[in-house]
Amino acid sequence: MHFAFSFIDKRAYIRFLDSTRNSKVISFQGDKILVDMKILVIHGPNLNLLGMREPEIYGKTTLEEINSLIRKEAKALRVQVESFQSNSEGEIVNKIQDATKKYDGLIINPAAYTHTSVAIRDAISSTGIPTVEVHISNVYRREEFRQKSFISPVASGVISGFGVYSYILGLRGLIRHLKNKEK
Ligand code: CA2
Repeated sequence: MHFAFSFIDKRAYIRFLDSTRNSKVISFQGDKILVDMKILVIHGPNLNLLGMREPEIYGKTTLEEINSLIRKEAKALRVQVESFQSNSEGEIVNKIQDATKKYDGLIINPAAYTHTSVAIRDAISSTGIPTVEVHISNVYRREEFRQKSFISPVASGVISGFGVYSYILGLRGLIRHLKNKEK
């Protein structure tokens, strides 16, 4: 069986147990505890077209390449990661509802649903899954309608404007947040 691991401080462990649902203790090593951590990445509508259209805004990297970069970073950071893309709001809501049973945290690029979806926002807030919202483009440099996010108020953090590196920053931020939670 394959596990991805993360070290956390023993003193933080009791709080960590309360704050994460899916991490398992693998072993104790001196002052450190080895746990596995599982993170879900959700890509919203039209992100399956990345690299094929509008490269001047969203770059030339395909979604498959982004997922591969995320997997590589996750491996280096010793966490498990899975990616999911859907053009359907309902499928994204279902995935978030399911995620609380399987994942410790969520990275989501809700794409156009960022600016419209009360349903995705409610799924995140009602499940309470720690969430980082990411955007490839800097939404605050774009049209006014993109400057309103229904998701940001229920997210732990937001990263916008760093191209595909936004996902890597989001992953790093989420892991740190999960480890430090309720400290
Ligand atoms: O910058 C981002 O990551 C966005 O979430 C991307 C969304 C946009 O609606 C948000 O305002 C900001 C759009 C995703 C559409 O992706 C495409 C990729 C290639 C070609 C066309 C669309």
